[in-house]
Amino acid sequence: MAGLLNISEPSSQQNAKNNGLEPDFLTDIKTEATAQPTSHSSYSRDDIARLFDLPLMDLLMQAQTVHRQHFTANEVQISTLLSIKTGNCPEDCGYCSQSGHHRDTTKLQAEKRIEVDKVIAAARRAKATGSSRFCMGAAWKHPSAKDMPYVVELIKEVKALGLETCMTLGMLDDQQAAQLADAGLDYYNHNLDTSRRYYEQVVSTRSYDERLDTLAHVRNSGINVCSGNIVGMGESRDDRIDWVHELLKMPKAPESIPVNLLVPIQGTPIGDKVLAEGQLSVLEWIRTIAVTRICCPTSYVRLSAGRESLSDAEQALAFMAGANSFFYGDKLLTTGNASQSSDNRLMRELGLTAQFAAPRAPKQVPVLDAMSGHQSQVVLAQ
Ligand code: SAM
Ligand code: DTB
Ligand code: SF4
Repeated sequence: MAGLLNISEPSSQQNAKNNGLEPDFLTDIKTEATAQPTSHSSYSRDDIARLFDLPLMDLLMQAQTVHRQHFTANEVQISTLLSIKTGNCPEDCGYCSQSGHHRDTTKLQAEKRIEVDKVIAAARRAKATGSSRFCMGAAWKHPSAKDMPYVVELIKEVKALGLETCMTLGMLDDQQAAQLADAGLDYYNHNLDTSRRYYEQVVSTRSYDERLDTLAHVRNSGINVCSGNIVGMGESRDDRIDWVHELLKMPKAPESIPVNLLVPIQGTPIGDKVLAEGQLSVLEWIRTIAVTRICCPTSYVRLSAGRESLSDAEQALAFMAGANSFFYGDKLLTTGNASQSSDNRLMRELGLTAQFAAPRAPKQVPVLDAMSGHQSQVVLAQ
């Protein structure tokens, strides 16, 4: 399995030579959209709504043009996910297989925390297959005090492999965020999932403001923010517009934005409803990706849950819409993902290359004195 992905040097600069299309040609594309603001924060809610309303091809061309102005064309960031603690979550998220509130109907087998050695073995495999980031998810409302040394150890060990690290552990207070930052965590994932209005239809055990508070703690700690949504939970386009608008109201847009397509899970309230009433058009998910790309031009936009059910052509459209990141590996947290062999084939067919990892240095690193064998912590300048 090793080395199947074609890995290219990272670069945030546009590389016109490998685009195949000249950017000057692309920037000539005219649309009937509003005058184009240059900074993400200058998009109003009306601007976002007008982008959603564009003819699809105009929207895709704009999104791909913006993408090429800020990223190397045809280069994608690849992450692998692992559930480090599965199921029995005290939250009641209506889409989630892991909620303890739905366990009688989902029948999900809960699992305790995975041992550190097993997590590291999974991270090694992820690296060997070409992933640059290893994302660890836990079905917690928030990590407890006794969980913190465990997650700190995981961050340090995974970083020592040369991988970027991401965690999604539920709510964090400011001290927990600082502890994770000190350990060198690169990204923290915490999704708003939808609009403030629709959120109360999705979860009742926590509030939108609590989500925003955790995101503020993560931002203030210096960890990169990863925050996305789920498309296709029965929300309206207005809710999708409001979700994009929420990102723009933040002091800084998240560095990473996963745009999940709902995986309808039997036994969950939202999954059952969608299975009975039918799924949203995939093109609306692609529109959401394109609008996100235009409004957050320097963020990584990730194809997340839902890829397993998509055709090559649908995924190609999502990359055309400016997605430049995806989850690689046969499993997400509890559900299946597109297989590695089909992803390798798709990347070859689309001419995509994988970006190298660029983990940030931890604030403290262990140093072993060769003479005495004594291990100490050295604080690095960030
Ligand atoms: N418990 C943590 C939390 O909620 O922040 C982290 C794990 S949670 C599973 C991470 C994200 O996965 C959720 O916020 C949601 O956006 C996404 N997710 C969970 N179940 C999903 C599903 N069935 N379809 C699509 N996305 C899903
Ligand atoms: C995110 O936005 N999507 C990932 C990751 N962050 C943690 C999770 C997707 C979960 C899909 C359902 C499952 O496998 O349980
Ligand atoms: Fe728990 Fe996260 Fe699932 Fe909600 S999405 S039930 S918080 S694991």
